[in-house]
Amino acid sequence: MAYKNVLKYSDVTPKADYMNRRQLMGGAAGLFAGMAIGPALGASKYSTDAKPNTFEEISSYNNFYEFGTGKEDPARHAHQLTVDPWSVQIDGMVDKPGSYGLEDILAKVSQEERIYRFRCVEAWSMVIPWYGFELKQLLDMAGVQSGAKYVAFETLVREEEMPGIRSVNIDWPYREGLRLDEAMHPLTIMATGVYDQPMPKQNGAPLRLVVPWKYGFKSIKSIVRVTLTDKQPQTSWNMLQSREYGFYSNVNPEVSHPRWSQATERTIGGGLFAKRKETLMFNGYEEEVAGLYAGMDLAKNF
Ligand SMILES: Nc1nc2c(c(=O)[nH]1)N[C@H]1C(S)=C(S)[C@@H](COP(=O)(O)O)O[C@H]1N2
Ligand SMILES: [Mo]
Repeated sequence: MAYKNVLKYSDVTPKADYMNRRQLMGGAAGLFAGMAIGPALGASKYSTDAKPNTFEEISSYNNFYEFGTGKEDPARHAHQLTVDPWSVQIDGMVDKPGSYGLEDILAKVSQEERIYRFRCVEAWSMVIPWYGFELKQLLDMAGVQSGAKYVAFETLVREEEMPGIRSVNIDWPYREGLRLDEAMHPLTIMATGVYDQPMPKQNGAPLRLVVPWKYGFKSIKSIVRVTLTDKQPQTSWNMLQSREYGFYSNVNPEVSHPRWSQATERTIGGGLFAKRKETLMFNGYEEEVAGLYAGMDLAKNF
């Protein structure tokens, strides 16, 4: 990637690097070439080797209620969203509160590909090759103060560009939150792209959270505010239906949603007659994250 002092939104993703690695990993000889040189080229130990969904699937079946509640509404309407320039307000219990320009953030963090499983609470799933950086890098930039225990996030509210703001009955902005240790976990990323493309607007451009062991609604899109706090933040789905959506929302096949089972999932792109996949504890990230919840009753803290 050609280095520039000021990165623009369109410069975020190193297309050439990505394509080279994909080409090496594909094909017959590619399997061995990829194994030998993959790590040198930056393949993350956190990536799954499951087959990713296509770009088309990832960017055409979405939940982004600011653009409507249908799965196709975000792809239909999100082109109206302006994402350049973009800044993130970081406030609350930090040493350096203020408005952080996206270009300035991206100039300081190191980004890489993370191929993650993605499991929506509605019991469908995908595998998505995100591009982005660990949230910890952003929090360290702002300097988290010792009393902080949680991180709260907010999505942009721009009625002129987001038709769902007027038509969908949610107390905007869309809000999410994590415990500080969840936010600092290396699996937790701020994603800026998918495949070799800047983040599609329907997927939450230019900056969205990805927490792969939690239900998809925790992965808040188009973030404009990050607040460090000592109180558990209010979160949109919990505010709407606290009986159905808890603060933690860890993927857990043993804790059913009040209206459906979470034991299995429908894999998007698998075809109409594909067998449902068994849902894994913490969406398959148990080894990495179970320790965060040691001693907690996960049926109570759902
Ligand atoms: N701001 C905002 N973020 C959001 C949502 C939303 O409606 N608004 N939907 C959530 C839900 S329910 C899911 S499953 C994921 C979907 O992400 P994707 O469209 O990139 O697959 O976004 C999450 N983030
Ligand atoms: Mo979801």
